[in-house]
Amino acid sequence: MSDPEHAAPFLAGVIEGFYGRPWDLSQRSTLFERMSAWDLNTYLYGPKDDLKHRAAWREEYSTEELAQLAQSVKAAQECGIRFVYAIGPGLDIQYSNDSDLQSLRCRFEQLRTIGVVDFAILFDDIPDAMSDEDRRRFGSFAVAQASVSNVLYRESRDLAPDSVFLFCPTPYCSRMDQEGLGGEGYLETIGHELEAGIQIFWTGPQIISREVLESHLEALTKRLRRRPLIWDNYHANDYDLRRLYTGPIAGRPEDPRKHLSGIMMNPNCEFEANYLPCFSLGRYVNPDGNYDPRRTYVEGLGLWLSAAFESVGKAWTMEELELFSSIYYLPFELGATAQKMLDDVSVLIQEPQSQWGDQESRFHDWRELIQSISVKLTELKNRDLFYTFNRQWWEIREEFELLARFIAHKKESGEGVPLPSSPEHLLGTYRGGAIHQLQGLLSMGSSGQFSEAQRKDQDK
Ligand code: GDL
Repeated sequence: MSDPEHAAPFLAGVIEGFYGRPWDLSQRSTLFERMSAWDLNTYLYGPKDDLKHRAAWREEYSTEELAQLAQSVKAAQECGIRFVYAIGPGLDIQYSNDSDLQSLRCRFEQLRTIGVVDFAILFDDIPDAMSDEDRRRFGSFAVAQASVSNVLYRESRDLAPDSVFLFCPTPYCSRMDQEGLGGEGYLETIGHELEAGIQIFWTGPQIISREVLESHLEALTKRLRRRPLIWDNYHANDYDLRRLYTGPIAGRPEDPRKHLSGIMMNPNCEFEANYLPCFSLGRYVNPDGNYDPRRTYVEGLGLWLSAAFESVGKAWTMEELELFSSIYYLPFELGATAQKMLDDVSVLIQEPQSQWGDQESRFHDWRELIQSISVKLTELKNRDLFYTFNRQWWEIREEFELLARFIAHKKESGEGVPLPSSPEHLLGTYRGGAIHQLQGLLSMGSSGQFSEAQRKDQDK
């Protein structure tokens, strides 16, 4: 086996690996320019819903599809970004079937014709079952996957000695490993069987990991016999499209090069939401001094403002952008400004009027800011940015108007008197539809537990 640990470059960049509509050429070109400016070196092409990446992985790309991909490859090369092409055959591959191996080879061959040399094979989110034939030939899932991957890796390295080859295991976080996904000893077998030059993806303790600790990585490195390559889902939002994340990367080891063979973020599906997360990744892997998420966030906001928020109307202020972005921020926390806003509103809704302090006057300031952001959003020249946030922002604005009416009503009518129906929030149009009704059946407690939601108020 070669000694890749030292040969393999530290990979830092972006994975297009979410469920949903893949990005287009112009978005990818912008991404590569930004990545290059922020010293990020690698992009992985693996959109789950490119049919030929996963569901129809055996089928060749048509000439037209290949030509389109070639444009993205060229755009990456022009910016000095490594373009890794990923295939996800795990839904129905038969590991022991030579014609399946041949299909994988053909796909890689097709991609080589447009200049790709770096590849990845992904076995995430697949059925955890083997055919009898595969079991007879390989004995375990891990051996089967390693065997196919090793063949492709060797061929790839023979043709391009400096290329990288990446592998995503079936259990790719501690939770899945603890549940025994992939079979007993899966990770140890992969660590042992997979060629040492192959880099292995890992998302941390969870699929979406709030923290990835050094101790966690050290233990994993022993099992995998190599430092993992983080597939970072911190900013992914495909699991809940009402969310968007614009906050900085945080909770990762202080010295990434010591514990990782790389870190690549699989961010928001909506391309334009990723400016600040990507910027922060660049700062995290290339810090000047210690990486500080909050400082990076503030710096990134200023850059985002001038890079993307040009308007046909009045200019955005930093105060507006700060509130706007803090509403989205990160999966496990709101930004500081949004948290202040939420605290103020909560007091007005939950406490009797006698307990209100200056929250009331601040509420009016919040409301004015929200109204002015609502107008300015529609005036953005960057329409992709506008469409990215429009739906989610609409909900914020609607909710705020309802809260404002509720607070005014509470002031006038006292505690506990329901706010009468209004044309803006009509039953059936507001919070209507199957999703809202299904979500309303269970309520989620503060530690994540679920119980039956209380029955809706009966009309008296
Ligand atoms: C996943 C999928 C990824 C998806 C993400 C967030 C990996 C390795 N695979 O499990 O495609 O975007 O969760 O939903 O993370």
